[in-house]
Amino acid sequence: MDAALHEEVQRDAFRLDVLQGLGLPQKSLPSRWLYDARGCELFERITTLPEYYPTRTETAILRKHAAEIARFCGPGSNLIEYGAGAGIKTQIVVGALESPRSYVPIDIAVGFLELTAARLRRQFAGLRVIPVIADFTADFSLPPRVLDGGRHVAFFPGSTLGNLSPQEAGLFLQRLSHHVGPQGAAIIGGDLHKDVDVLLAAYDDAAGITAQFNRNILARINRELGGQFSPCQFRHVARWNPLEAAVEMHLESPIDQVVGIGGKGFGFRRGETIHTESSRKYEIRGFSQFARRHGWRTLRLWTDARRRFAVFGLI
Ligand code: AVI
Repeated sequence: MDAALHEEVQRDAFRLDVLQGLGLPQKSLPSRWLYDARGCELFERITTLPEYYPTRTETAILRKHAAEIARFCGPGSNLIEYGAGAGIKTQIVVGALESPRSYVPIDIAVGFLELTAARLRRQFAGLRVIPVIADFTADFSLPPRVLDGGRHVAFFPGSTLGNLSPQEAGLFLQRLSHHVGPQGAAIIGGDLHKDVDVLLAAYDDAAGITAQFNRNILARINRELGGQFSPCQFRHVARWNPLEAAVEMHLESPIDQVVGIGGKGFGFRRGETIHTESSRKYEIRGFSQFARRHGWRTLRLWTDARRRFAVFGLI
């Protein structure tokens, strides 16, 4: 699919999700639409905030245990990353691997994927880099040349699994197992349960970057779908949902208002919210049991001294 067609398909899918999601009794938008170019930029800033502990904690875990993680992957392995990372976490893992056969970043954002591939080729001369354009939350097959030898290890850091619904996460784990085959493995990051104040601060930082990130989805609706949101007329809210064990992000309307999107009007009552993201938090045992139900056994576990974050080595 060429880039223009890909963009058009994406926009149609976005429109459908917005029109459907804003028509629900609890208005909601799939969190993947938070990540346009501006959203990715804001997310990058979030990862450096003092309150947002997951990125630096996971990075420190990977750095500290890089040699063991490399042994877990084995020599000559193929690292398949779901979501084009190419940041420091990817560098740590790829850099530690013994004679890696290939690095396979998978992402729907074509431009970002190409940049990722180019960066990795520069950083690791001689490494076979095979970018795959796909939405990893949906079903897809890996091209045969990805699968032509060596052990395959799926890499999914960042606790992005926690942004999927339990049903999506289960299907995702099954897909990974299918992709890497019976001899394969997976390295998955999971954010752990902790003090609710620490959790909420991570999703409602003092500098207001997460609020900008959240409101950007409204600006994106305006840019791409001709929406008439005033993003500043929506308040960023982070909530702990104990039943789901998740921090939820919402956008709350402080007034009664009607917003037009492509000729349709959507009414908001004062205090009504749009749910934009859930970020599930895990117990180590609960995560392992969940993984087990979807085809995986936890063989290794790497964590930090405060047990804030865990990296699971699954087979
Ligand atoms: C990408 N994902 C793992 C982040 C998280 O922590 O759930 C997204 C995020 N949303 C707000 N802050 C960070």
